[in-house]
Amino acid sequence: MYGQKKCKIDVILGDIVEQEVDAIVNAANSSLLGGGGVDGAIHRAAGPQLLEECRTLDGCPTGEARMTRAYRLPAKWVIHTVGPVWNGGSAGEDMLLESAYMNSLRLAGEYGLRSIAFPGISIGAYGFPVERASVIAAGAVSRFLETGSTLTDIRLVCFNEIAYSTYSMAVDELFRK
Ligand code: AR6
Repeated sequence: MYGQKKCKIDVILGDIVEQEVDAIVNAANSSLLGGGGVDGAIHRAAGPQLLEECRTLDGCPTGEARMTRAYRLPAKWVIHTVGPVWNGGSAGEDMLLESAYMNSLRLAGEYGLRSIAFPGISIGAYGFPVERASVIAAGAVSRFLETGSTLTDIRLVCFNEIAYSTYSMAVDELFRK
């Protein structure tokens, strides 16, 4: 756990649908109409009303973020963002992944939220290398906090040991000082 400008940053090994936070972030696809991985888990746990609301949004371009209610989830909101598909690294993937984190954090800030939990955006089906993604995630959080925000609790929720140790290292590296 690290603190910067009154915000604690935790890397957690666990299931994002169980997080009792103001918002959980969904690693969605640009249709916002559901999918596998964490997207499927979030829709299953939230119930069918989440898909109904998502249908009204008309999708979301890669790197942007959209907010919905969270229905049966313990969280209050779901922030749906779309990470890039890994395509070798020279197609703007780093910038798009940074944008997915930044735009999710900005949206949380605009709503005055205090706590937010992220999954490892793009590191599953979208194939982004985990170590590179972890450095981008930690960097985005750090840069966002420099601007000041209402957030006091940011969690990076990892679903397996490899992701957990990789994201922990990236956060340690950046926030240790
Ligand atoms: N809690 C936390 N993390 C999870 C959970 C969970 N319940 N379930 C999976 N993960 P992915 P992407 C981890 O594939 O790479 C979907 O079909 C998982 O182990 O969910 O951004 C969308 O609709 C991995 O580390 O997201 C898109 O089409 C991480 O979450 C596409 O996949 C992200 O894996 C998006 O791909």
